[in-house]
Amino acid sequence: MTDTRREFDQVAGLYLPIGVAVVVVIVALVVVMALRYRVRDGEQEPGDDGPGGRRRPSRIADAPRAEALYAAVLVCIAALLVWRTFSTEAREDHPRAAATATIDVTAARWHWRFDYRGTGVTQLGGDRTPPTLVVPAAQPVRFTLVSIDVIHAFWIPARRFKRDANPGASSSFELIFPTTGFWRDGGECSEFCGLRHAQMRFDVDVRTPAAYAAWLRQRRAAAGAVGAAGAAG
Ligand SMILES: [Cu+2]
Repeated sequence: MTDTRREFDQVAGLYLPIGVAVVVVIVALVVVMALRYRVRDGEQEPGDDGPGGRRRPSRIADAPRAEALYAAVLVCIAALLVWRTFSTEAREDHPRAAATATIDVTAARWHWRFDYRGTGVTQLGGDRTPPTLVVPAAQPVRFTLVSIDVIHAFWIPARRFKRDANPGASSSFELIFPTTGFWRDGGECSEFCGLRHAQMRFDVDVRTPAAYAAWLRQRRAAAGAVGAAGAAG
């Protein structure tokens, strides 16, 4: 089970204090150095042996050791962040649980299409209305994502999940929606893709598994009726 919101909040919870600490340390060091080593009235620049000049002791010999220490600390921090980020992402890309539904997502200028694999059910928006992504709550849902024209990005902010949709290359991932609810414009494209990029949104409707199954049955029946009518006509 991959609760992306919790997992990515944890990753962000690691980045934020480290970022704040780095800023605080750097600002404090700049202030201390500026005050402590400033040139006072009547003094000459360090290293100036001119008339009356007094050479200050140089600590330049200590510099390589200090620099090696900074570098080691920064490498450790960077390695920790890279490892945590990639290991969290890998959990969405290589799901272990068996998904209850697979939804093939197609991005196009400027709309989304959701095909519920193996059911014949498709969710498409209207001219001015976004489509609705209907999913069961608390069950793993498998997605495949592709674009048919330019690069788009599938983004559900509440799930802390974003993934590029590339033309000609499909990617897959798994998401969990823990609680039921309806989110108007709960999903959007987050990669600028042209004139109507801002309108490339979708609603997210998370239902109980029973309500989801009932909805799917009803949509299948409707799709079957349309298919039969098409065949007859
Ligand atoms: Cu787009």
